[in-house]
Amino acid sequence: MTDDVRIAAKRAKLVSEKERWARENRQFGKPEAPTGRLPRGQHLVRDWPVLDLGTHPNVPAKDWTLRVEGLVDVPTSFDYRELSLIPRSERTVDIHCVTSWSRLGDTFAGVATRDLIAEVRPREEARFVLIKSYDGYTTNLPVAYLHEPDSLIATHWNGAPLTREHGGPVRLVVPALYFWKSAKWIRSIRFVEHDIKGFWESRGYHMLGDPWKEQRYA
Ligand SMILES: Nc1nc2c(c(=O)[nH]1)N[C@H]1C(S)=C(S)[C@@H](COP(=O)(O)O)O[C@H]1N2
Ligand SMILES: [Mo]
Repeated sequence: MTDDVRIAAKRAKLVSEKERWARENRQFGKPEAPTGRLPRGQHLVRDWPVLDLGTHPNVPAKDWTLRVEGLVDVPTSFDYRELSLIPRSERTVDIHCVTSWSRLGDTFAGVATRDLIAEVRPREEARFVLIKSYDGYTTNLPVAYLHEPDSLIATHWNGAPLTREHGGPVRLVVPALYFWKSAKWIRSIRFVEHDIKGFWESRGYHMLGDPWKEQRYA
Protein backbone atom coordinates (compact mmCIF):
# COMPACT_ATOMS: atom_id res chain seq x y z
CA MET A 1 0.00 0.00 0.00
CA THR A 2 1.20 3.51 -0.71
CA ASP A 3 1.28 6.02 2.16
CA ASP A 4 -1.71 7.87 0.71
CA VAL A 5 -3.82 4.73 0.59
CA ARG A 6 -2.79 3.76 4.10
CA ILE A 7 -3.61 7.22 5.49
CA ALA A 8 -6.97 7.25 3.65
CA ALA A 9 -7.85 3.81 5.02
CA LYS A 10 -6.91 4.85 8.55
CA ARG A 11 -8.92 8.04 8.22
CA ALA A 12 -11.99 6.19 6.88
CA LYS A 13 -11.86 3.78 9.81
CA LEU A 14 -11.53 6.55 12.40
CA VAL A 15 -14.28 8.63 10.81
CA SER A 16 -16.72 5.73 10.55
CA GLU A 17 -16.07 4.72 14.15
CA LYS A 18 -16.69 8.25 15.43
CA GLU A 19 -19.81 8.50 13.23
CA ARG A 20 -21.05 5.30 14.85
CA TRP A 21 -20.50 6.78 18.34
CA ALA A 22 -22.69 9.71 17.33
CA ARG A 23 -25.39 7.44 15.86
CA GLU A 24 -25.40 5.23 18.93
CA ASN A 25 -25.11 8.19 21.31
CA ARG A 26 -22.10 6.55 22.96
CA GLN A 27 -21.69 7.57 26.60
CA PHE A 28 -18.58 7.28 28.73
CA GLY A 29 -19.91 6.44 32.16
CA LYS A 30 -18.79 7.98 35.42
CA PRO A 31 -15.78 10.26 35.57
CA GLU A 32 -12.80 8.59 37.22
CA ALA A 33 -11.89 11.58 39.32
CA PRO A 34 -14.74 14.00 39.93
CA THR A 35 -12.58 16.91 41.01
CA GLY A 36 -15.16 19.54 40.23
CA ARG A 37 -13.09 20.44 37.19
CA LEU A 38 -13.96 17.27 35.29
CA PRO A 39 -17.23 17.27 33.31
CA ARG A 40 -19.39 14.14 33.41
CA GLY A 41 -18.08 11.26 31.33
CA GLN A 42 -14.50 12.59 31.23
CA HIS A 43 -11.33 11.05 32.68
CA LEU A 44 -7.86 12.50 33.17
CA VAL A 45 -4.94 11.53 30.96
CA ARG A 46 -1.29 12.09 31.71
CA ASP A 47 0.06 12.20 28.16
CA TRP A 48 -1.43 14.56 25.63
CA PRO A 49 -3.14 12.40 22.95
CA VAL A 50 -2.78 13.29 19.26
CA LEU A 51 -6.15 13.23 17.49
CA ASP A 52 -6.82 14.23 13.92
CA LEU A 53 -7.58 12.79 10.49
CA GLY A 54 -4.12 11.27 10.12
CA THR A 55 -2.28 13.95 8.17
CA HIS A 56 -0.08 16.51 9.88
CA PRO A 57 0.47 19.27 7.33
CA ASN A 58 3.96 20.70 7.24
CA VAL A 59 3.49 24.47 7.47
CA PRO A 60 6.70 26.23 8.54
CA ALA A 61 6.01 29.46 10.47
CA LYS A 62 7.45 31.49 7.60
CA ASP A 63 4.82 30.09 5.20
CA TRP A 64 1.87 30.17 7.60
CA THR A 65 -0.92 32.69 7.10
CA LEU A 66 -4.31 33.16 8.70
CA ARG A 67 -7.04 34.70 6.58
CA VAL A 68 -9.84 36.38 8.54
CA GLU A 69 -12.74 37.13 6.23
CA GLY A 70 -16.50 37.11 5.67
CA LEU A 71 -18.73 39.58 7.52
CA VAL A 72 -15.95 41.82 8.80
CA ASP A 73 -15.14 45.45 8.01
CA VAL A 74 -11.43 44.79 7.49
CA PRO A 75 -10.72 41.37 5.93
CA THR A 76 -7.11 40.64 6.81
CA SER A 77 -4.41 38.03 6.29
CA PHE A 78 -1.94 37.67 9.14
CA ASP A 79 1.41 36.06 8.63
CA TYR A 80 3.42 34.81 11.62
CA ARG A 81 5.25 38.13 12.03
CA GLU A 82 2.03 40.13 11.81
CA LEU A 83 0.43 37.85 14.38
CA SER A 84 3.36 38.50 16.71
CA LEU A 85 2.68 42.27 16.54
CA ILE A 86 -0.59 41.73 18.43
CA PRO A 87 -0.06 41.72 22.23
CA ARG A 88 0.53 38.20 23.53
CA SER A 89 -1.65 36.35 26.01
CA GLU A 90 -1.03 33.29 28.14
CA ARG A 91 -3.77 31.19 29.71
CA THR A 92 -3.75 28.12 31.93
CA VAL A 93 -6.82 26.07 31.03
CA ASP A 94 -8.50 22.66 31.13
CA ILE A 95 -9.24 20.83 27.87
CA HIS A 96 -11.90 18.18 27.26
CA CYS A 97 -12.00 15.87 24.24
CA VAL A 98 -15.33 14.33 23.20
CA THR A 99 -13.64 10.91 23.13
CA SER A 100 -13.61 11.30 26.97
CA TRP A 101 -10.07 12.40 27.87
CA SER A 102 -9.37 15.63 29.70
CA ARG A 103 -6.24 17.47 30.75
CA LEU A 104 -6.17 20.06 33.51
CA GLY A 105 -3.88 23.06 33.78
CA ASP A 106 -2.06 23.25 30.46
CA THR A 107 -0.65 26.68 29.66
CA PHE A 108 -1.18 27.92 26.12
CA ALA A 109 0.33 31.15 24.80
CA GLY A 110 -0.34 33.16 21.69
CA VAL A 111 -2.85 35.85 20.81
CA ALA A 112 -6.28 36.07 22.45
CA THR A 113 -8.90 35.55 19.73
CA ARG A 114 -10.70 38.66 21.04
CA ASP A 115 -7.57 40.74 20.36
CA LEU A 116 -7.22 39.23 16.88
CA ILE A 117 -10.82 39.87 15.88
CA ALA A 118 -10.67 43.44 17.20
CA GLU A 119 -8.33 44.04 14.24
CA VAL A 120 -10.88 42.94 11.62
CA ARG A 121 -14.01 44.47 13.19
CA PRO A 122 -16.73 41.82 12.73
CA ARG A 123 -20.09 43.20 11.64
CA GLU A 124 -23.17 43.13 13.85
CA GLU A 125 -24.82 40.35 11.82
CA ALA A 126 -21.81 38.00 12.09
CA ARG A 127 -22.90 35.48 14.73
CA PHE A 128 -20.86 32.37 13.82
CA VAL A 129 -17.47 31.49 12.39
CA LEU A 130 -16.38 28.66 10.16
CA ILE A 131 -12.75 27.72 10.75
CA LYS A 132 -10.60 25.99 8.11
CA SER A 133 -7.28 24.26 8.58
CA TYR A 134 -4.33 23.31 6.40
CA ASP A 135 -5.34 19.62 6.48
CA GLY A 136 -8.79 20.42 5.07
CA TYR A 137 -10.48 20.11 8.47
CA THR A 138 -13.31 22.52 9.30
CA THR A 139 -15.26 23.37 12.43
CA ASN A 140 -17.85 25.96 13.43
CA LEU A 141 -18.62 27.97 16.56
CA PRO A 142 -20.49 31.05 17.75
CA VAL A 143 -18.54 34.32 17.58
CA ALA A 144 -19.29 34.75 21.31
CA TYR A 145 -16.68 32.03 22.08
CA LEU A 146 -13.99 34.11 20.37
CA HIS A 147 -14.70 36.86 22.89
CA GLU A 148 -13.98 34.49 25.81
CA PRO A 149 -10.71 35.57 27.46
CA ASP A 150 -9.44 31.94 27.48
CA SER A 151 -9.79 31.46 23.71
CA LEU A 152 -6.43 31.73 21.97
CA ILE A 153 -4.72 31.55 18.63
CA ALA A 154 -1.94 29.54 20.23
CA THR A 155 1.69 29.17 19.24
CA HIS A 156 3.04 27.66 22.47
CA TRP A 157 2.11 24.93 24.95
CA ASN A 158 3.68 24.77 28.41
CA GLY A 159 6.49 27.08 27.36
CA ALA A 160 7.52 25.37 24.13
CA PRO A 161 6.41 25.98 20.54
CA LEU A 162 3.47 23.75 19.58
CA THR A 163 4.74 20.63 17.88
CA ARG A 164 3.54 19.86 14.38
CA GLU A 165 1.39 16.92 15.57
CA HIS A 166 -0.41 19.20 18.04
CA GLY A 167 -1.16 21.82 15.39
CA GLY A 168 2.02 23.86 15.19
CA PRO A 169 2.92 26.44 14.19
CA VAL A 170 -0.49 27.89 15.08
CA ARG A 171 -3.75 26.36 16.31
CA LEU A 172 -6.99 27.50 17.85
CA VAL A 173 -7.65 26.73 21.54
CA VAL A 174 -11.23 27.20 22.77
CA PRO A 175 -11.24 25.52 26.19
CA ALA A 176 -14.95 26.21 26.84
CA LEU A 177 -15.93 23.73 24.09
CA TYR A 178 -14.99 20.10 23.38
CA PHE A 179 -11.54 19.99 21.87
CA TRP A 180 -12.65 19.11 18.33
CA LYS A 181 -13.51 22.85 18.01
CA SER A 182 -9.85 23.73 18.63
CA ALA A 183 -8.64 23.55 15.05
CA LYS A 184 -4.98 22.62 14.56
CA TRP A 185 -2.93 24.23 11.71
CA ILE A 186 -5.50 27.01 11.49
CA ARG A 187 -5.74 28.64 8.07
CA SER A 188 -8.86 30.81 7.97
CA ILE A 189 -11.72 32.18 10.03
CA ARG A 190 -14.86 33.17 8.14
CA PHE A 191 -17.52 35.24 9.90
CA VAL A 192 -21.04 34.26 8.81
CA GLU A 193 -24.61 35.07 9.75
CA HIS A 194 -25.90 31.49 10.00
CA ASP A 195 -24.14 28.50 11.54
CA ILE A 196 -22.45 26.18 8.99
CA LYS A 197 -21.55 22.59 9.93
CA GLY A 198 -17.87 21.67 9.99
CA PHE A 199 -16.28 18.24 9.59
CA TRP A 200 -17.54 16.50 12.76
CA GLU A 201 -20.69 18.60 12.97
CA SER A 202 -21.67 17.12 9.57
CA ARG A 203 -21.08 13.64 11.00
CA GLY A 204 -23.41 13.61 13.98
CA TYR A 205 -21.52 15.82 16.44
CA HIS A 206 -23.09 18.74 18.29
CA MET A 207 -23.17 22.22 16.74
CA LEU A 208 -21.98 23.83 19.99
CA GLY A 209 -20.25 21.09 22.04
CA ASP A 210 -20.28 22.46 25.59
CA PRO A 211 -18.61 19.76 27.78
CA TRP A 212 -20.43 21.03 30.91
CA LYS A 213 -23.75 20.29 29.19
CA GLU A 214 -22.31 17.08 27.74
CA GLN A 215 -23.24 18.20 24.22
CA ARG A 216 -21.40 15.41 22.42
CA TYR A 217 -23.81 14.53 19.63
CA ALA A 218 -26.44 16.30 17.57
N1 LIG B 1 -6.86 20.70 11.64
C1 LIG B 1 -7.40 19.82 12.50
N2 LIG B 1 -7.69 20.24 13.73
C2 LIG B 1 -8.22 19.39 14.62
C3 LIG B 1 -8.51 18.05 14.27
C4 LIG B 1 -8.19 17.64 12.95
O1 LIG B 1 -8.41 16.48 12.54
N3 LIG B 1 -7.63 18.55 12.10
N4 LIG B 1 -9.05 17.20 15.20
C5 LIG B 1 -9.75 17.82 16.35
C6 LIG B 1 -10.00 16.87 17.41
S1 LIG B 1 -11.23 15.74 17.15
C7 LIG B 1 -9.33 16.95 18.61
S2 LIG B 1 -9.78 15.98 19.91
C8 LIG B 1 -8.18 17.86 18.79
C9 LIG B 1 -6.97 17.09 19.21
O2 LIG B 1 -5.87 17.94 19.39
P1 LIG B 1 -4.49 17.28 19.83
O3 LIG B 1 -4.11 16.27 18.78
O4 LIG B 1 -3.53 18.39 19.96
O5 LIG B 1 -4.78 16.61 21.14
O6 LIG B 1 -7.88 18.57 17.61
C10 LIG B 1 -8.98 19.01 16.91
N5 LIG B 1 -8.50 19.86 15.86
MO1 LIG C 1 -11.75 14.84 19.23
